[in-house]
Amino acid sequence: MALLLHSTAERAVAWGRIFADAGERFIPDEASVTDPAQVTHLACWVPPADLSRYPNLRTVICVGAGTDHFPALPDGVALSRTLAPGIEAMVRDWVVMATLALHRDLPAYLDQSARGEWRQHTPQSARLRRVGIMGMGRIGRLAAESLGALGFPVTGYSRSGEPVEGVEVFGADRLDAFLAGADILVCLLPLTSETRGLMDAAFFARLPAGAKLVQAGRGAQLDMEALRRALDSGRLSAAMLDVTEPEPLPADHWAWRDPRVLITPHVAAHTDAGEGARHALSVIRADRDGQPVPGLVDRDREY
Ligand code: NDP
Ligand code: OXD
Repeated sequence: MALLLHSTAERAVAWGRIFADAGERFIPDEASVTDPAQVTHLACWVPPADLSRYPNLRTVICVGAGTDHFPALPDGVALSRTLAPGIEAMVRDWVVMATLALHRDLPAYLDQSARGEWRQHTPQSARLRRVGIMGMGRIGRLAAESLGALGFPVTGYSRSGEPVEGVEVFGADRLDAFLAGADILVCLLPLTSETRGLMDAAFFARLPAGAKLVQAGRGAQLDMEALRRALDSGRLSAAMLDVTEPEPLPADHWAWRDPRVLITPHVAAHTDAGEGARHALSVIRADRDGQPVPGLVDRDREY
């Protein structure tokens, strides 16, 4: 078995060392492939255009957590997403930062700072600010734990409504009740046909007046014009976005200049090279031993 990496030269150096230590075969880039039949695993964020070149490919490993951008793979080729505590903790940290920033009126203070305006907004206790987390998967659960520890009353929302200790989780049939109790709404959903365009005007109308939005899922889940109208009408009071549609967000986009919106350029997490390589090694070993592949993506569920 050999793993082909289709990524940056920097990542290739780091992975090369880890694979050498592990005694596994590693090909740092497509230009180094001498016999395509040897490639059984491919690790990438975006796959190369022609995968039919690799007749023995078994598993493609996404070096990130979300796989919505992946095209259909050839029949029989599995997709694994990187499961890495480091990625999950980084996104959790970003969500905590964004939630606190909105909770403590940072957008207004940044705007005032730019004008040298000393004006106080009455701070509110965390225990009075209800946080609703959409997507109670690996990252949503971590975020719920940390935000709960800071004193926020936290609820969750997922397709199944599967219980999570210490958090009331609403299933997909109870979206209205979930939204009605979210003073700060955090989106940590994967992008699927069900979640694409989910956050539109009708959706925002179901939130409490003046609610705040923290978006770390995927840009295409949010209708940006609906966001602007919700901010203008007071339905929403502020938003912090790490993901946008498109990415990069064009320099002349209104959201860059709107003081109610804070934007980071899709940096909630980047996969640490060591963690990514270790996940890839675990996939290769599972394939070799006939064990379930870690991070296997069920593409019938679209992500
Ligand atoms: P998981 O697969 O572990 O969890 C996904 C959660 O979303 C599950 O609770 C699932 O519910 C729920 N869900 C999926 N579809 C729906 C739906 N239609 N309605 C309601 N709930 C739904 O994913 P992760 O926690 O690992 O990651 C979540 C997403 O975070 C990624 O897909 C990616 O888009 C984003 N991300 C962003 C990063 C960034 O840098 N901004 C970095 C990493 C991830 P159920 O289990 O019941 O199906
Ligand atoms: C990811 C991401 O999914 O960076 O890993 O968004």
